Amino acid sequence: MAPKLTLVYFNIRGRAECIRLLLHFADVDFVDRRIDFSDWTQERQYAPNHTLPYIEYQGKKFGEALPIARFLARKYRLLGSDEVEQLESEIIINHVEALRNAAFRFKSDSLLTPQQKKHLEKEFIEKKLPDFLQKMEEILASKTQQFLIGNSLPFLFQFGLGEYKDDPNIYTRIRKYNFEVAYDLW
Ligand SMILES: N[C@@H](CCC(=O)N[C@@H](CS)C(=O)NCC(=O)O)C(=O)O
Repeated sequence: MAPKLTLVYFNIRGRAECIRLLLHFADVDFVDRRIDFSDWTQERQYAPNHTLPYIEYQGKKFGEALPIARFLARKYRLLGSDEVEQLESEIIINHVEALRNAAFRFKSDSLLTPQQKKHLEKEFIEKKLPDFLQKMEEILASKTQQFLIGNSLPFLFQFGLGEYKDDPNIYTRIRKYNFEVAYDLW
């Protein structure tokens, strides 16, 4: 029997949650290996590019969250059923990634002053997040079904916003748009 696919990440949602969701959604039997932060110095050497997440697949390791997500989405037919739907998926992935980068910058860019961080956080909450949600809502409004793309909404959307599930201020606003995800692995 072929070895199971293994997904390796920290024990947080972060960049791996969309991949976990995707694999659960596609009913794939996989190993969800979660590394403790205290073991990272030791584990780092085994990770491609020395970052997480990565997957072990057919005896090889592959890093980079988005290419992994795209690969698995394509493999399990969750990226759209034709070329145009796939293009629409890629567009949503770009929007989600931009949002995600904006969300992380004010938390983790060490070159920013505390004031600049505050400013970017405010801009994120008051402008970027609502703009993103509106964009998604417009796409959704143009569809006849309840998902953005075929049945692939959960992993695409969760990638950007899953982390806010613990933040009632933000998550209440997300829920308002009725983009509830199908799975919660926590
Ligand atoms: N471009 C990579 C970035 C991966 C990345 O920065 N991962 C972080 C966790 S979200 C990491 O491994 N941090 C530990 C470190 O850099 O030592 C991807 O998208 O997968």
